Order: sequence, then C-alpha cells, then structure tokens
Amino acid sequence: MIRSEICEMLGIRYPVFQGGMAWIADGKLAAAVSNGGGLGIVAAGNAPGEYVREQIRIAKSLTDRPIGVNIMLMSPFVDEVAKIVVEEGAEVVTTGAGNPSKYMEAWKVANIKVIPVVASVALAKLMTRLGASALIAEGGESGGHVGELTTMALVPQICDATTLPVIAAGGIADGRGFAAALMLGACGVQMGTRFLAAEECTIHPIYKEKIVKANDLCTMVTGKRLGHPVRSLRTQFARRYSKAEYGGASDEELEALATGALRLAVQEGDTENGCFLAGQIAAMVDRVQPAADIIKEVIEEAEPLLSRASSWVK
Ligand code: TUI
Repeated sequence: MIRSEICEMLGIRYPVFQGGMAWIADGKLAAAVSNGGGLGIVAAGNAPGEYVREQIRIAKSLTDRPIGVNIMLMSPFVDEVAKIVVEEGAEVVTTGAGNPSKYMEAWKVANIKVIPVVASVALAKLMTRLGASALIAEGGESGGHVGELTTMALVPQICDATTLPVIAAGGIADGRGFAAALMLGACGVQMGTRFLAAEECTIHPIYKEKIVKANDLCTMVTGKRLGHPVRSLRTQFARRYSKAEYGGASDEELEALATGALRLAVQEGDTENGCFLAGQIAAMVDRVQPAADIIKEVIEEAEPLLSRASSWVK
C-alpha cells in the first residue's frame, strides 16, 4: 500500500492525479479516475464557464469522491471559470500556464485546495507564501504547454524551495517513474498521456491509436517563437507549424495555423491539421484500459521497487 500526505489532505486513496488536459479531461474521465482512487481533474482549457460547470456536474453525478478542476490561466474565460469552481463546490483547483495569484484568496475563502503547476522556483516560493495547499512540479517531458526544466532537474529544486507537498509531473507513465518521483522528493505524481489511453477518455479513436503506436522520438516542441512552447506528436501539422515558425511566417500567420488545431485532433482525429498533444512517454503507453486499472498497475509496479530500494545500501 502506498500512501502519502497528499492522500490524507485530499481524501484520496492513491497519490495519483490525472492531468488537466484541455479539450480532453471531461467529467466522465475525471470521475473514472476519482472512482479508481486517484484525483480526477476536469480541464477548463479555453472553454466558456458554462461548459466547465456542466462537466463538474457530470463528474459529481458519477462519483462521490473528490474531484479537481484545472484552470488554464491563458484562457479568455479564466475570470468566469474562477467563480464557477467556487459555485460548483470543486474540492481542488489546479492551475497551469501562468501565475494564479489574483484568484488565490477567493478560492481559499471557499475552502478550495489550490495546487498550482509551477515550472520555476520563483513561482513555487510565491505560491507557498500565498497559501497554496501543494504544488505540481511539471517538467518539459510533458505534453502540452511546457516549461524550460526537465522533471529530473525541476522536482528536487521545487522540493528544496517549499515546505508544501510536491506532485511530480512530466515523463511519468509507470511504476518506475512513480518510484523515481518519490526519490526526487515528490509525494505523488500527475499523469496526462497515460490517461489518454483510458477507456473512459473520450478523444477520437485515431488520437488513442496514435498514442498506442507512438515511438520514443515521436514528440516535438513547437511554439517557442511566440513564447508558448507546446509538446505534441510529430505529425504533418507539427512539421508544417515548425517550418512556418522558423521560416519567417508572421505572428498572425502562426496564430491562424494553430487556432482550432487541438479540437481537430481531439474531436475529429484530423491527422493533417490536428495538434495531438502528448508527452515524451507516449511510446510507453501500449494499450487502452480502464482508468482504475492504470492507477492500480502503476501503484502495484512501484511497490516492489520501493520495497527493494534499500538493497542498494550495503
Ligand atoms: O498548462 C499546462 N499544459 C497545457 S495548457 C494547454 S492549452 C494551451 N494551448 C496553447 C498554448 C498554450 C497553452 C496545453 N497544455 N501545463 C502546466 C504548465 N504550467 N506547464 C508549465 C506551466 C507554467 C509556465 C509558466 C506555469 C507557470 C508559469 O509561470 C508564469 C509566470 O507568470 O510566472
């Protein structure tokens, strides 16, 4: 049995979070993860508040366990979503792609546990001071919006900079990654890409197939020039975007290329124009299975590894 302080704090069985994947992590996936003993998270992404409200309600109708909502801070709807999580009684809010300082007080007053994604020591220190409940240290191996540092480099530095529990994210797909994260000082993990292949994940079957068939070198980062680097599968779209990015396209042309590309991947499985966000461990995901089995498998793999860890010490 693996338990840590984050289990007690949030009332969850296993210290495993599901990443707040925009357009993907809906109420159904979040409920399946929470029912499996982890923390399921509804992603607000760029969606309007009413969509987020509906997904929280769907999640709550499917589980009695705590659920989280991920707020993508670059969303045009961030102010309304920030209010809706309070109205709908979310137990946990995670944030990404920015600094959530201006919302923290209102969430804390509503008794919401705030767990920001931090990609730097400076933000970790600020969030600790402003009363976050825990931090997610997400390295650049992850899919989607990425920071500069890798998980291996980031997690111990964040642990040294805070007294809060730290959840490691980015590049974690199995029990080995889970065990390694604990060795780096984290007390739990967040996985996104592995949950793309959950049965309850409602992405287009072509997206799932691409994840299951991916190989080690199949992701790349685009979007650095506009200041929003994003890791995705190396598809026709990603190559075309990269060519434009380094071939003198204007900012407006780049924005136009990217607009709607994630939706095309998630809902239509459009291999030509879709942007299939995925982390570097996509190649380690080799089958579709229920979310609860994913969690159980990761924990059951990690247990013997952690039990045997003392054999290294002679
Ligand atoms: O947010 C994510 N992953 C995402 S968001 C997303 S939607 C999107 N689409 C296009 C462009 C950009 C985003 C897809 N995937 N992960 C959490 C994360 N947060 N990774 C890195 C960060 C981060 C970066 C800088 C968090 C804070 C931060 O601080 C900035 C500041 O102002 O201090």
